[in-house]
Amino acid sequence: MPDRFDLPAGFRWGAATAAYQIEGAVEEDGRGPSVWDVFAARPGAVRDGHTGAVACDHYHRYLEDIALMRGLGLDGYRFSVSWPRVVPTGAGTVNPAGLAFYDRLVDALLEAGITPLPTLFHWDLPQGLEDGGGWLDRDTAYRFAEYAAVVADRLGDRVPAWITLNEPFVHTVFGYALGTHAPGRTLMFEALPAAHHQLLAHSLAASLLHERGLEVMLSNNLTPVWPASDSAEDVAAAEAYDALHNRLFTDPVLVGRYPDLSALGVPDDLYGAVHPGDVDLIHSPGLDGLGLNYYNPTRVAAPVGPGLPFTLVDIPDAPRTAFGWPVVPDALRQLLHHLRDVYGAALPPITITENGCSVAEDTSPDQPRIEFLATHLDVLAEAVAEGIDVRGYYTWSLLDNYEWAEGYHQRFGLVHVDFETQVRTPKASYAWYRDLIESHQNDHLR
Ligand code: IFM
Repeated sequence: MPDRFDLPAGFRWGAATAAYQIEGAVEEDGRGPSVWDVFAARPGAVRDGHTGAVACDHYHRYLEDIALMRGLGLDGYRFSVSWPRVVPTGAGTVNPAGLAFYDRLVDALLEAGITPLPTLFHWDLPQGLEDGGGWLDRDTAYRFAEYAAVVADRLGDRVPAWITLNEPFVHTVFGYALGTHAPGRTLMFEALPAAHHQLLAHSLAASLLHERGLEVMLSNNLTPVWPASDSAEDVAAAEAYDALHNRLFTDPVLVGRYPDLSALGVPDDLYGAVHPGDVDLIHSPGLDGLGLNYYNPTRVAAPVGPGLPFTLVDIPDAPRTAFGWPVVPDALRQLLHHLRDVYGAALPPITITENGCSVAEDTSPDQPRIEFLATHLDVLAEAVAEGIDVRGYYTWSLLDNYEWAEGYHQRFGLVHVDFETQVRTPKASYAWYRDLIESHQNDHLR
């Protein structure tokens, strides 16, 4: 496996996590309940009934985890702030102990020479807001902006760049359309107001962050969409899916319009959610960077019957991760070129804010993860050589953690976590990533 990639000086190496997936301590120091606490407690919602109540106990062990990051030589660490830890009911009263945790985390990161990159929302909505409609309620966008300002006022003197939302596509579709994630609603396309309100929340928060001189990114899980054949029906189905998965979340932010969703039978105003002026509002703050979470491409065919206007089909011959996801590194290069072709000058610099894979626990010495990372970094370096502006790479994930509806069954970490004892053990991929970062830094010292 290559252990050097021709990436520019200043390219940032990082690792990513999210609050509910690692922190635990869900009832400590005044944290309020989140939709994930409630969803995970529902019988049958999560594999084996796992919850994030303890997770990696990072809330108590963050210093040990920062020592692991320092051992890797990371430039940056992407984590998320738990909204219900900071504003327990989602609106109004701020919890000083919650803010103090992130204050300590940021100081300890800086002390270790690591730049903090916080995400303000990674799916753990305060249950208090969900009780009033959650992201289906326009008001949630305004509450998010208030919460963003509270966190930025506390940490903005030390944290230069921020991510507003993580993967609004996944949160909307799994959480509100299909019900496989919290809050477990099954509204199908009528979930789309939740997408619009998240984008509105992003823009309101982005303006407040910009007013404070801070940089703003939005991270989404984008996928190259491949029609299963050249037939007009498969191509049309692929276009409909691309509009839903990708363009719904990037077009309004980057070019100030929603894609045409008529092939999905969705009205232009997303079931009344889009008010006059909203799309300009979403576009106007601009983005200082696009956060790209890349895992795999999606192959799409014409529908087989009534219902959805597309069918998701298998990618034949692709190797699979332990999660069953196809491994297609070159699709990352295609996606980067596609974004540049579609958005041109409107495309801001890109940061890969997630990329990684789940590997079965008994796989030693973690070779599939090393191969996954190396092959993706290889095509990333090619794309950069071809002129795409990519500024950094944050692997998912630093630690094995709570993988949502899969509980603790999927292990994405560079560091193994024994969830009984909380013992952390760096894997072979940890050593590989550490050496890679070191050789990149040495190459650019010369
Ligand atoms: O664990 C998730 C993360 O929370 C969001 N992006 C994808 C990861 C792997 O499924």
